[in-house]
Parts: sequence; structure tokens; C-alpha cells
Amino acid sequence: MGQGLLATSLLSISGIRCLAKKPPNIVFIMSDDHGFQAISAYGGKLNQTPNIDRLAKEGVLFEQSFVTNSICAPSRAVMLTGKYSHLNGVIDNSKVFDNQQQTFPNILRANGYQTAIIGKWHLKCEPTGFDYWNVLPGQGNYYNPDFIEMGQRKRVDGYVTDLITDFALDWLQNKRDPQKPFCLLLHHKAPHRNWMPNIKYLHKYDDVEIPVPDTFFDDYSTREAAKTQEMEIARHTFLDYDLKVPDMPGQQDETEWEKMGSRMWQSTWRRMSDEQRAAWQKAYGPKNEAFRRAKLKGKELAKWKFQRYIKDYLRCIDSVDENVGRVLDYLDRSGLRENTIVVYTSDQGFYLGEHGWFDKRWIYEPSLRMPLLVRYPAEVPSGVRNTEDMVLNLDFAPTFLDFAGLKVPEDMQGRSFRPILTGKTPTDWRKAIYYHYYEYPAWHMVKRHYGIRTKRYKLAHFYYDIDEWELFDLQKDPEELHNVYNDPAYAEVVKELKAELEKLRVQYGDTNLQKYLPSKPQMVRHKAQGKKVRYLIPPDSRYDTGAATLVDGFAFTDGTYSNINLKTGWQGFEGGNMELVIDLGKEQLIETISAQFLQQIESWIFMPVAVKFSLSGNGQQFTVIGQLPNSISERAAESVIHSFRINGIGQSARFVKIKAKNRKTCPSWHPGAGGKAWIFCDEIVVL
Ligand SMILES: [Ca+2]
Ligand SMILES: [Ca+2]
Repeated sequence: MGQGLLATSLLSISGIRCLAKKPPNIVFIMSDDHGFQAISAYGGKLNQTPNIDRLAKEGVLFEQSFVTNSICAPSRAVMLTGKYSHLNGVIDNSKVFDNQQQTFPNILRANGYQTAIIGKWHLKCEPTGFDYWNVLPGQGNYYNPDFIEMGQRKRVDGYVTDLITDFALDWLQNKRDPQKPFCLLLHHKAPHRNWMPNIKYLHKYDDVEIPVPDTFFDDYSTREAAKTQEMEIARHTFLDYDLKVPDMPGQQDETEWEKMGSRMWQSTWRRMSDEQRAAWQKAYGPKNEAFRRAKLKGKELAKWKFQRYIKDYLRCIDSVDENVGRVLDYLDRSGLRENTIVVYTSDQGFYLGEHGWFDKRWIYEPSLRMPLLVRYPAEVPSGVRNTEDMVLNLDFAPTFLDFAGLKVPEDMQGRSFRPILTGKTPTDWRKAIYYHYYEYPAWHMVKRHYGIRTKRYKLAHFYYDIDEWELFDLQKDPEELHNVYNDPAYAEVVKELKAELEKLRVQYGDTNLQKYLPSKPQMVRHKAQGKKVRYLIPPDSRYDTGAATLVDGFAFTDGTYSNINLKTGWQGFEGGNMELVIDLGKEQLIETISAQFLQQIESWIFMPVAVKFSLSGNGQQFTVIGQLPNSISERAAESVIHSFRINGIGQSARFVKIKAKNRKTCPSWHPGAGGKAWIFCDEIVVL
């Protein structure tokens, strides 16, 4: 009898051990631009997020969780690689992520995990390291969005936050192998700009007035960089695209800025069904009428814009919260609860009117802090609020690998916070964090800066076309309104922080600021420069900047000849080929010819199918020296600039002929299927 009991209990103990050894599943839920102020578990009074709050009750909430570069694509690249932006290559939103580099999903996958990403990817390349992927192209749409499922692009009717969750639950229930541990990246588009709520929430907050933050009418005194930003709710939101007050019939946009807002608004409006539009009209129509009648000005207008902005933002979060609840319910119901790590975070923080702003980017608290909640019943205690330990998005990759029982690669710069989650913070855990933001000049005009934050202080250096230091005493000035860098009382603090900042820059290998400065205009000398171009097929008159711009030598230091603005120097050809001859004036030895093209599929512009290069001495008989096929994916969601180039020619000729073959019509998966496709060229370089 006694022996039997013993045997049974031994068995059950080893049974538990066996269970505990099973690698945990990971559900990594991330929203886009969700500030911690809009999560009730963080003490925010703006809204209620009962489902996200469940993670706080059942797990750990981090108050000191930060991003290393507060902008969408860079934050995602940091999370995937565990490396700072300068090492993973995505320093700003314009960069393409190198999807062949080491990421935590591909390490997990190589070690027996099933991996999936569903929702927003935003890294301008195909996802790699995933058994299954179904992602939004670029930023994606709120209503009836396109998804790219394993390379197949299709439009899906519905609301984006619901759809992403539907696909995630479908994968969990039906598409994975239940024998293997899994890692699911469930990444929402919401509540990213332009904050379009689901129909069911369009009337929520109608009867409430959300208090304007104390710093809403900030004058930016003592902070030079803040004076020139362009991210104020009052001055830099689009009335139509952002605030849903469309132009009245016959109303003319006056500035290029307003025209851009109208175009963006029209494209989102066109995606909606008649039924969806009717619901929107019902919700916004009467309020917009009242707004037009009121003819608000100055501070009253700014406050009205704040109300419209914040309510739509919160309505988007209502959908996120509801859908987090659906995922938690599923995990709890299906027996996956115990052994699944659930993380909720956002790619960075966001301004909800603090300093008058929307958007992110700054080292200041609202954009630096990220929400972070983690539930893992098998190992992590519940109801813990961690107010002390500073964790970074840099730490996510090492933490997931650590939980999976895998070695963290030496070259990852983050550190596993698994011990912190289990209540055993290492004594040598970091006391300061390093930050670096690069995207300038660009949208919102937030100047380049890097800095350090400790528990009490924050020191930042703004550089490039400014040279300003800022120091904030977060204990005395939590809203960061008083830059005390030049206050003699803080001289010693400045000295210490500068030394610590330098130490961190060396530790992370980020000491070369010059290396990442933006490309500048320059002139490229080449043999066709300023020579005569004769079109055999002329460009479309709407995109004809003159044949001379094709060989004007105007370029940028990053190797491009025009930027993604269509009106810069591009020659556009609609529905047909480009064919032209350049007369070099006299016979010359030619080594290299290249022709640069743009692809921007949302503008119906594709790479040529092939480009053919020919040479001639007399301009009559041409000899083909090469034909290059296109090597760029037609499904690249973001703009691509690419050169078709032939090197090592070594022939003499006076005439160069270039023929670029247009695919003629947009492909079947494209919204413009069957319509005329464009090719855009600038520039043709002969060396
Ligand atoms: Ca974001
Ligand atoms: Ca040019």
C-alpha cells in the first residue's frame, strides 16, 4: 500500500517535470502606436481595456519598458534581431530589412518550433523564418484590407483588427501541428494613423469630453528641437484623412499638403463598401455639420481636433482590446493557457496630446515608454507590477530564446528578462538605457538624436543640422518641460551621464554618427551627361520632365537619381515600352551603361520586364550588347529604385539605344488588374 502510494507520487512528480520541460508556446501580440496611457492597467483614465488588463492581473506589467528607436519598422527590426538599428540595418522607415539575417523566429524554427506571423510586418521584404505568414502590405488598410498570404495577395472584406485575429485563431486551431511548440506573432495595424474605428465603436465616447493634457499648449521653451517639429494635432493633422472631415462639394484644396490629405482620404474611402460608408456618414455626418457651422478658430479649433483625434484613437483600441480577449479566451478554453507565454506590447509609445502632439519618435517619455505585459502561468507569478527594472524591445529576442531553452547568440545585444519575470532580477541588470533616433529630415521633422535614460535623469543630444543637449530631471519634472542642461546645479550630473552615454555607445558599437547621415544631392559626371536624347517612343505628357533630365547627372549620395516623389526627374511611360537613342556626339569607349527605374505598385508603376542595350557607330545599324531581365519582386509593397546595369562592355560607339519592355497591364492580383501599367526611368548613365 505504502509502496504503491510512493510509486504513484513519484510518477506524478516526474509527470509534472516532463510537462514543465515541454518548451512553452509563445503568443506575441503587438499593436502599432498604442501608448501606455491608453491602457487602464497602467492607470490611464482615458479608457477601459479589460482584456489587456487581464494580462496584468494574471502576469507581470512592466512600467519601465522602453524602445531603442521610437518608430515602427525600426522597432520591429530590433525586436526580431535583438540588435540596435545600426546593426540590423533598419535605422528608419525607408530602409528595407535584410530578411536573410538572424532573427528569433528563424532560430526557434530551426529548433523545432512552428512559427507564424499574422498582421502587420512592415519591413519591405517577404517575411522569413515563418512556417506560415499572412501579412498586410506596407501599412495596410483598416477596411477591407489586402493581405499577402504566403506570397498570394488578396483583398478580404471586413475590419482589419478582427480579420487579423480571425486568421490567428484559424492558424492556432486548424493550421498548425499540435505536436510541436509554436510561436505566433500576432501584430495589429491598429491604432496606427489614420485611426479608423470599426463600425460598432463609431459612437463610443460621443457623450464624453476627454480632458486635454496639461502640456497640450506647450510653447517648447528651453527645447530647441521641439520648436521645429511637425507633429502637432492643431497644425499637422489632415482635416479629411486624419480627422474625417472631408471636403465639401466644390471646395478646393489650396496647398499641396491639403491635396495630399484629400488623396489619402479618398483612397481609404473608396475601399469601403456602400454599407460601411453609410454607417460612417451616419456617425460623422451630423458632427461634421456642427463643426463646419461653428467655424472654430485658434485654441478652440485645436481642442476640437484633439477630441476628434483621441476618440477615434481610443475607438481603434477598443477593437484591439476586444480581440486580445478573443485570443485569451481561446487559449484558456483550449488547454493552452498554462504553457503559453502571452506578451502584449506596442512597437513604441505614442503622444496622446502631450506637448500638443500625435505620433512618436522622441526620447521623451510618451514615445520612449512601451506598454509591456507578460502572462505565463507555468513560470511567471500573477498580479506583479514591476516598477524598477528597465527592459528594452532589444531584450525580446533573447527572452523568447531563453524561455525556449535555447542559447542566446553572442551577437544579440539584448538580454533575457526571464529572471526578472520570475522575480529574480540579476544584480548586474542595466541601470541605464541607450536610445538613437535617425529619421530626419522626414515626416514630422523630429531631429536626429541619441541619449541615455536612467531611473532619474534623461540626457539627449540633438545633432545633424542642430547641436543641442537636453537634460531632464524626471523626479522633479516628469513632463519634461524644463531642460536643465545649462543649469550649474546639474553640472556634475551632466558630466556623469555623458561619460555613461559614451560607454553605452562604445558597448553597442554606435559611435559613428556620420555613417548614417542622409544622402545629399550631388552631380555624377558621365559620358551621356548633357547629350542629346531622341525618343523612339515618347513619355506620357503627365510625366515628361524633358528628355534632358534623363541624362542630367543629378543624383543623390545613396546612388539614386530621383527620389520616390514622382515629379522629381522621372520620365513615365504608360501602357507601353520606353525606347530611345542617346547621341554621345562622337565615338567613345564605353565600359558601363545603366538605366535606373522606379517601382511603386500602388501608383501602378512596375519595373520593366527586361531592358535591352544596343550600340551603334552611325545611328542606323545597332548591335545588341545585352538584355537584362527584371530581378525585383513585383509584389514589393514599398517603392523600389533599381538600376539595370551592364559592366565591362569595352566597345567604342557614338549611339546608345535603350529599350525597356513594359509589362503593359497591371497583373491579376493588383487592384488595377488589366489597367495600363507604367514604367518610370531616371537616369541613364554611360561610363
Ligand atoms: Ca508604430
Ligand atoms: Ca536625371
